[in-house]
Amino acid sequence: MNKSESSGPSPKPSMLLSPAQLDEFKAEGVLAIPGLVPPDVLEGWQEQMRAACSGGVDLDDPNTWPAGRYTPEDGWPKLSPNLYDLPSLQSIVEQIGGGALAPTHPAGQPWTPQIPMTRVILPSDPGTEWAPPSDGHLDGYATGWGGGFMAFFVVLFWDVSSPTGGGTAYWPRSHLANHRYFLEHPEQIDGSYLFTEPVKSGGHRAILEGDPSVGEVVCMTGQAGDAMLLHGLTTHVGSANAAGSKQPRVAQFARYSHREMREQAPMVMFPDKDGTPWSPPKPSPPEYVGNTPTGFLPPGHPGRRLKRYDVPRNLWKYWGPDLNT
Ligand SMILES: O=C(O)CCC(=O)C(=O)O
Repeated sequence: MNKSESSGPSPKPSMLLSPAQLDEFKAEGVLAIPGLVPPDVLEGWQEQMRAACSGGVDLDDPNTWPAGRYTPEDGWPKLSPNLYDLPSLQSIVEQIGGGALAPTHPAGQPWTPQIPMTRVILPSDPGTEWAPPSDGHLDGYATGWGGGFMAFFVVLFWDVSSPTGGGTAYWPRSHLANHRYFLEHPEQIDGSYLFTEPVKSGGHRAILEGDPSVGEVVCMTGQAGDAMLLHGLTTHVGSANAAGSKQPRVAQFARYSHREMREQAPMVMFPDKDGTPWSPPKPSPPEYVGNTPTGFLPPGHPGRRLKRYDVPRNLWKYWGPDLNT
């Protein structure tokens, strides 16, 4: 039987983070989780990914690879089992969220089982000099990803042995710097920070600049089946796979919102234009693709008292007890 046809998720037992790992996640905003994916599941996913490639692309043969980001003509298929159903992932999500986290879904639409995002980054054109990303973005603000975005997992399907291999780039401890920014400007957690100085001109880096506690950008490495957990307020972005690399960066993303905040999304995502003093400029930034808001809630609007607009002093207020010991 073809591995990809095997039934259901592997019965591999659940996985929990140790107190040291939880402390590291709290301090750094990111955490490497080796071996999240059981080997049989990984093999099945690799096989399904290989089978999905079209146009002569063979994931095992670098000579067939187009440069940069690659998606087959018909898009990436739903893989079996679904990443969101992996017992090891579910147990960690239960642990860190204390039951409060649920997969993200588009604001205002009824919830359906989510398909994890698949992203494949093949090496750059020959001769292209690799450079680390100069700026990143956030997913974790009130209108981002349907609201209440808390965390995401990047799961590697193939090894990424080098920091120039196209791994997700992140700024260590940026979750704390961004949290400090939003504590000072809680009204901007609705996403209007994107259109306000210093981010408007200086990008997300502008919040981090001058903060000595934030580390230099790091590009994720790991082995096939490893994962990285990122706090929703960690500044991050994709990076280039260096020209000449023989490793494809193949990853899936599982994204989680706070269950209650996620449900509040339709109430505040598309506020009545008449009551809105300001609306975002065109063209809409990538964060809003498919979710174009008509504007942000005016100051004092009762919707702003919803949990998803809260910027708690304790960054872990809405997380599970294990992160609040
Ligand atoms: O492809 C990557 O590694 C990064 C993707 C990313 O930044 C995102 O989905 O928000």
